[in-house]
Amino acid sequence: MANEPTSSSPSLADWEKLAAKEVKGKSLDWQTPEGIVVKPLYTAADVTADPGLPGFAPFTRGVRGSMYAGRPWTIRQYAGFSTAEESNAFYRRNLAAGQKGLSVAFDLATHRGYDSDHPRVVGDVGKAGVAIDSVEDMKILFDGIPLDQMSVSMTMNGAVIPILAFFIVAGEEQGVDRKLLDGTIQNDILKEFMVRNTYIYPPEPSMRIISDIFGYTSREMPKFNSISISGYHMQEAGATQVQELAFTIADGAEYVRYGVASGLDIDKFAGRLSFFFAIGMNFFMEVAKLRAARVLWHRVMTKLGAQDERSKMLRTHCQTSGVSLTEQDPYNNVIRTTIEAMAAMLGGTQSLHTNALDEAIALPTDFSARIARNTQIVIQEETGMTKVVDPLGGSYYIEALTQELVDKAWEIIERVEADGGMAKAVAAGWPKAMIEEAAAARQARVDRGDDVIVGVNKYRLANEDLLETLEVDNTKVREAQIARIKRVKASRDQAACEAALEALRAGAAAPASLENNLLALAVDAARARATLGEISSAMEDSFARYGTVPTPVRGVYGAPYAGDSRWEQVVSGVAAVERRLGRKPKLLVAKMGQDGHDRGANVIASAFGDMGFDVVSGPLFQTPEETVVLALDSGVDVVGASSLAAGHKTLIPELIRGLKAAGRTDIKVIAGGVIPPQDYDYLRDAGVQGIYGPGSNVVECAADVLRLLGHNMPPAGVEAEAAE
Ligand code: MLC
Ligand code: 5AD
Repeated sequence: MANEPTSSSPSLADWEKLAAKEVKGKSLDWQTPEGIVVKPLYTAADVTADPGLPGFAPFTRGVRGSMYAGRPWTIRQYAGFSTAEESNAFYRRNLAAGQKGLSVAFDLATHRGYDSDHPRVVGDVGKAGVAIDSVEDMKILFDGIPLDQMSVSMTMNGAVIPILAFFIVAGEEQGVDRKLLDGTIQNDILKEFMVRNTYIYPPEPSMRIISDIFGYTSREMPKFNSISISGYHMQEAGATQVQELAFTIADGAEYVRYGVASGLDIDKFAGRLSFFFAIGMNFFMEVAKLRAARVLWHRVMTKLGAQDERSKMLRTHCQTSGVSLTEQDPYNNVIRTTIEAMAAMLGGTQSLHTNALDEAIALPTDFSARIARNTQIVIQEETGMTKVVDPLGGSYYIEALTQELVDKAWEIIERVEADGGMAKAVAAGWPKAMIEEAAAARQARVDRGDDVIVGVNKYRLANEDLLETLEVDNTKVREAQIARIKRVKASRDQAACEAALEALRAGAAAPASLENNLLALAVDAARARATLGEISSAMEDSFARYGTVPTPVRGVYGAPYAGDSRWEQVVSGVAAVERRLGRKPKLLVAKMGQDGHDRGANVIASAFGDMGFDVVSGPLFQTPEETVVLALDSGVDVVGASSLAAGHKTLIPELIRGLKAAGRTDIKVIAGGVIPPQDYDYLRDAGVQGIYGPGSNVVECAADVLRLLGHNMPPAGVEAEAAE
């Protein structure tokens, strides 16, 4: 054969010489954020492990023998907004257009266990997902969608007990035996404490809730996936792929230990554990990550004593990366999402969500949802890519990367295990700190242009066209929800409802047991028309509500800027303001409403701290009134409100009114996060003095703040005049 090596075939040394000559000796190695050195060439010599065959342990090449050749992955688009009626109609349109599975996004009030009439959630109802207050809403959500035929994922972690109870009762009232309910509940609280922040209770009772759900579903709902152990949000918060991989697998191990400690047989529940990963722009790394995840899970479950191979098989959902998408030149997002979707399928995912092109601005419209969905349909139905199982298997690079990721993640997993498991590590805080450091480092690379983002820090458009985006009128949704809560409360058997809630309250106060299974007790309460807020607060009476104060990392953002002239200008600007005020200029980074997305807030706090500002990191979940008090008490000059869950038009004007009422119009208010440009004028009219969308350069944002504080800050690229 023509390509067989012969004694005269070139050697690796010959290739090295050739390449070095071509690039004049420049190193072609690429140091990834994971600390992996990627070489420009891989050969058979780099492959150390045989990946085996698909469908067989350790499932490197996929969990099924036939994979997509037998059945393609499930096209499962995550969605939800406004009321149950509107979301139901949206689901039905999407299913008619080729979507295969459902995935429910709840609003933040629901996530955090508050009914829509609660005063803390005025800005949140129906905004980032659908509002669900009782089983009546859940029934409307699935109206005309048979729950014994459609698999439904529900992203719920904090208020997981009432939501799963509503789902079970909605099925029951559709005439569906719970044995036939097919779907997944996210139910992954450890990553909430680390990065996603929609927890309600402290860690210990939260872990009991998870074991209770494992117990109930393994006995009663054999087709239902009891958890979706999620790395997605870690990558979104800035984690490297190795961190995402390691902490997710370590979380899984921890849940299994808790399940076993609660008296369950490992092989009775482990087969229904599922996973969820983010797929970002480092294409080959992402393919290798899914393969490495399967190898690691098999290894961990073997160590934990599972016997059944199905218990050791990592099945996963994937979502393309939201944080990789941009507000600027948003059609580029279609390209990014296509590349990420291909990485997910080449990595062997079971189910996939592809993000919409308006991701960085608002929730998807019918138009943007159609393009996102069709990205998957085109890959499945036009390209032939599903015909071959694991087509990248055997690629020298992919196999070497898979092994490298396994090894690197294993080091972190061993550190977690040496610390006593993930619950302890999360309590100690080091995984979160590690992720925040990676996030700050990434932001600095982007702001400095070391990592290219097309349309943001390179090839930026002079003028951006406005995209038409979805707007939810939260006042209208809230009023409709409040009316339905009133109707439900007026028509229920009050005594029966109170008795069911009392039983749940007592069950939460007692140690975990079969009789005190919280989900079973909540199903009774849901049937009796108790609301989500009532069910949550019955448990809160014993468990209490949990909260933390952020502690931003220091020094990571600033480090790569050493010697940078613009950085020096800003730092000396801060010093000049400090001399003038007799103290450092002070910034409050505020998070209002139930929006727990804190990557941006943490990055801003870290970066401004590194530039010399005195930074107060406000706690999560504040009302505007509480933020006013904190701003006054801590004597800040500027409040930066970070909003990623669409509450900005309600919460930020309220904050400004509060400052005004306190006679402090001198305190400047700026806003950052996911804010549609259509809302900029509204916010400016309300008194907001600077708005920073995704893709804003943090150093330039600080330069603006200095100007707001009266410092004569030159534009970027211009030498500073004499200092003030
Ligand atoms: C699959 N099957 C096959 C096959 N492939 N049978 C024969 N040959 C093949 N080649 C069978 C499976 O065994 C299974 O049956 C059935 O088909 C369904 O396939 P699946 O592969 O299990 O897919 P699915 O039902 O879609 O389940 C995927 C999952 C699940 C296990 C990953 O947990 C899931 O759907 N997760 C979705 C999670 C999600 O959407 N999360 C959104 C998060 S958004 P059987 O009988 O074996 O089950 C978020 C954002 C935020 O979090 O922060 O808000
Ligand atoms: N509808 C559709 N997609 C959503 N996402 C979050 N909420 C919704 C929703 N209500 C997606 C976005 C986000 C990721 C966490 O999930 O892509 O980045």
